[in-house]
Amino acid sequence: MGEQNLGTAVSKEVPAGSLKAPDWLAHAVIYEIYPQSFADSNGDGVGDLPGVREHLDYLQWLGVNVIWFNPCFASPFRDAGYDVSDYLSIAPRYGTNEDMTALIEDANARGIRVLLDLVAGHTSVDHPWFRASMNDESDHRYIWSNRAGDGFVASPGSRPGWYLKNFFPEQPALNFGYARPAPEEPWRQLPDAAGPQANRRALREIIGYWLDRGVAGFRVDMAFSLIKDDPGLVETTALWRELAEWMRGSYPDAVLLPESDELRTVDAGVRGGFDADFSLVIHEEHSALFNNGGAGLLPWQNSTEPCYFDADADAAEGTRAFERFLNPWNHHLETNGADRLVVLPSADHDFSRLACGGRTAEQLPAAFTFLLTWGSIPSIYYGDEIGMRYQDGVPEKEGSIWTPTFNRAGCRTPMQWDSSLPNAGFSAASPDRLYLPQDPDADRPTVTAQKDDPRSLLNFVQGLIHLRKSTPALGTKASRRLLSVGYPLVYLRNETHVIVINPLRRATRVSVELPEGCTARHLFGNGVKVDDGTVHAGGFGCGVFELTRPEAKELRTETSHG
Ligand SMILES: [Ca+2]
Repeated sequence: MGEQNLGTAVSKEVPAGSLKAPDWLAHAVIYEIYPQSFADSNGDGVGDLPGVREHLDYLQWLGVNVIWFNPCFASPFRDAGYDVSDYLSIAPRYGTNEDMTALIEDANARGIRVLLDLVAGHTSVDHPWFRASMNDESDHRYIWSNRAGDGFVASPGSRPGWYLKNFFPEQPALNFGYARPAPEEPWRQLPDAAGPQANRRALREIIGYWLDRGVAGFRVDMAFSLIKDDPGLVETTALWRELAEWMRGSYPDAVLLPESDELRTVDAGVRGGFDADFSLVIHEEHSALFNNGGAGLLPWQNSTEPCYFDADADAAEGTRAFERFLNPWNHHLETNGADRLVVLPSADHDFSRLACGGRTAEQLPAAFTFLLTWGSIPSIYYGDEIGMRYQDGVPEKEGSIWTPTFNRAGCRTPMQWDSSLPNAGFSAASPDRLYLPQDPDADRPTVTAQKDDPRSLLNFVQGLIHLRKSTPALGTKASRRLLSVGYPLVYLRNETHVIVINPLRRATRVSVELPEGCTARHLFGNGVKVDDGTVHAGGFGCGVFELTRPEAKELRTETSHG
């Protein structure tokens, strides 16, 4: 190993301000598609891109304007595609690169952008880079040590030693360097060494390749794992900053969204040049809203804390849960300003669903009203819009089980389109060949049944998305002011709209102070009334109201008589 390959210690000043995100991102309503489970066009039991393409009309009708795909790249699927063996090829089971570009064109024609998932911190052990590295001691694309240690895995090749994994052993960490050397770990390289720099160049090539094919940007998996032993994430944010500045120069309309930038560490996202932050489902703030324990325990948990959206919550406990979401949120506002965008998902591919444990579809309008009016960028996990249920007891699939209490397969079951069709319209394969078994309940929710029912969750969500898109006061740019924290939750947007949310089974009531002289006109929702200063919310009630001022009313009366 040549001395020059180790690099030299560098100290970078990371700029504090964020790069300006493209305007479209503030208006995004994201829809996350787990490609295995959305729609299977060729009857092999696994979802694919032509299948998604066939359902673009549905997504356009629903009103979402961004698709985020979990990784679709070539992979041995030991972690469901988060183990990439070729970043520049679509996995054959999903189709071809041409299928992706055709899908993007069709989606764009419907006003829908496409985000891909960039697995930046590691590859599969099957990637040619790793196959070369495990047999060549002069290769530094990965992190190789000369002794066993925590996180290190024995070499499978002719090269002696151990490689560092990022998550599963089949996911060797790419070498972006360590932020600082350590005498007891002589294998550490600094970020400007040759191997780490080659990997940085590779990220540009991958990003550029797909942006040239019409992709709108990337959600970046484990974005803050890249540079090791990096206190304060100084070097990692500098890396992303450099990449984001290059991207903004060459592709001004493209975005980067990070995984793992929970609200506690959100300034790293800003410094790194990311265009929004991401409230991750498995982290405390998001869990405080929705995690009712129905999907098991997270690997680092012994028990589940109470959550706010719990039908039978004790009011004081539920209110404290909401504050576990709200306090970091307020900290985020103070640190990064009210205009910093945050993606808030309904659920994702790594844990649960909104309809999970005891939480049933009738409870979900309240949750969706919150997600679509709080002022974050909503991300709807496929199927949540019909209340698809988290499935208990489904088998391990492609690395879905991490610890015995944590099986991610329960939220990855195939989409339910139409119960009159085989496999609810997901696939023509025999049921035993499906990627995962479907919800076996005869009353399972489906798109077709709910589209025909004006009172369905699907039509509620569709109406709410359209209301949000046509009402800037409900979007990401308008102000937010809490009138009552607890049950019901009451807040103002833009000082012109009142939102009321009651996640409880029982009716609730609270007195609030509306802006002087205003009355509230009902725009959307069920089971909520605002009388002068009193808000009445029935069980699971939720609503959006527009404030009208008396002078405006008089004017309208005069005009109508005029
Ligand atoms: Ca297929």
